[in-house]
Amino acid sequence: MVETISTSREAILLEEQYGAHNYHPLPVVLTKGEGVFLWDVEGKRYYDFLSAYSAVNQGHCHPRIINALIQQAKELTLTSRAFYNDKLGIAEKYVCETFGYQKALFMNSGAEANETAIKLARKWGYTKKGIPDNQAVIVCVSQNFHGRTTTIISASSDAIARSGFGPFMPGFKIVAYDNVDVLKEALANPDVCALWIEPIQGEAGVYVPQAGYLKAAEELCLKHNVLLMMDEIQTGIARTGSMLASDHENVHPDILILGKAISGGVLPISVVLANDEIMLVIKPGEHGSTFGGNPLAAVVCMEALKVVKDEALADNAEKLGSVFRRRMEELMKKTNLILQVRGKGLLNAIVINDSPQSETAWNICIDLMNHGMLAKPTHGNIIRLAPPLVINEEQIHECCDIIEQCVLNFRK
Ligand code: IF1
Repeated sequence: MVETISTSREAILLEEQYGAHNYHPLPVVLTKGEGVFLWDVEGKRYYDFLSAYSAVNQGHCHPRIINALIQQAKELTLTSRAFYNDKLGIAEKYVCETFGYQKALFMNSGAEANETAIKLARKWGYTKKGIPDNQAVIVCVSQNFHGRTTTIISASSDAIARSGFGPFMPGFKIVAYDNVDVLKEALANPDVCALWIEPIQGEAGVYVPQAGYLKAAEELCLKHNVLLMMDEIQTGIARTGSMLASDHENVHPDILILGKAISGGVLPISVVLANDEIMLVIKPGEHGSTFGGNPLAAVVCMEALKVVKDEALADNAEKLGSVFRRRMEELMKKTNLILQVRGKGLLNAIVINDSPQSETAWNICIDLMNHGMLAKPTHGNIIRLAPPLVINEEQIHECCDIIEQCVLNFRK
């Protein structure tokens, strides 16, 4: 029998007693979401300025996506890939045509998609590039975030992500992000099979690389016969003002990694896209997952992408992202609390003028919460601000007013 929660405090205490303590959530307990809004157990409404880390770009519980989920759930949810189903092929064709690739491989979490990309790149390195067995190197960048598995954190430069979880997977070379010179040197190593980057580093604090970095990386990969693996799990699906952040520089990755909003936040769905020469190095029985490519995910994924296109969410993100950053830049002139405003489209962040170890950004987020807006700091003093892409201009200004009020009235 499902118990019901009647107060936020009850929910927090239950999680405290029975849940792993692998998060430090803001003290708010949500029970309903619709569009840009969330409601807590006591009925208070909030603007969602995290969007489940860019998984609900289409807005919470988008009716078209929910309806697609319900209709398919009544028919067939899971067959495993031991058999075919009548929805996966349609979805594979749809995502291939949407993003311009020959093949798609459906998984569930973003981490699984990145793990899939690693296996594809390595096997391509051995079978197509001629790298000696077990010698393949993947070049990755400092301050990356690609997920939480032990292989993925083996490529992390973040001590907190790694501490206590060794031994680590070999075969990763970490170089500075947003630095073309170090790429020139690193990619010249004949054992390198891939370069693995995010077009904007979300978790690191919305680091937007210098103009031309992505294009230079693509050109160096081409020159050295290295695969460009682009993790667009957080930046993709219209978040930065185009369907992919790679589009801003007309970069077409060899391996494209998607997740989060590819399902509209309704189901865990991730997809890896590549052309035949790369994707077909994995043979039957060499990779997969129980739920990967299930008919429910296939239907939800297609509807989630159709909503992005039909509602021109990339254009909205581009337009309102500019409005938002302009408001934040005006605010920055009125206070010494904000050091920097950065972002692209509706993936933005403000850097708070205090140490990453300080409570300032957290306390500002508590104040935002008290004023009806939910956001959370990353790396201590950076507040990521990323509403669902269905937000309108009036709501953007209302939220900027809330941020302005909390920042200007903030007292340590
Ligand atoms: C958590 C961070 C963001 C991602 C990129 C792969 C993944 C993610 C660029 C893995 C996931 C999530 C994980 C989530 C919080 C959130 C996050 F703070 F952890 F780092 F967004 F910045 N590539 N990011 O951003 O996808 O396996 O989670 O589906 O761990 O709490 P996943």
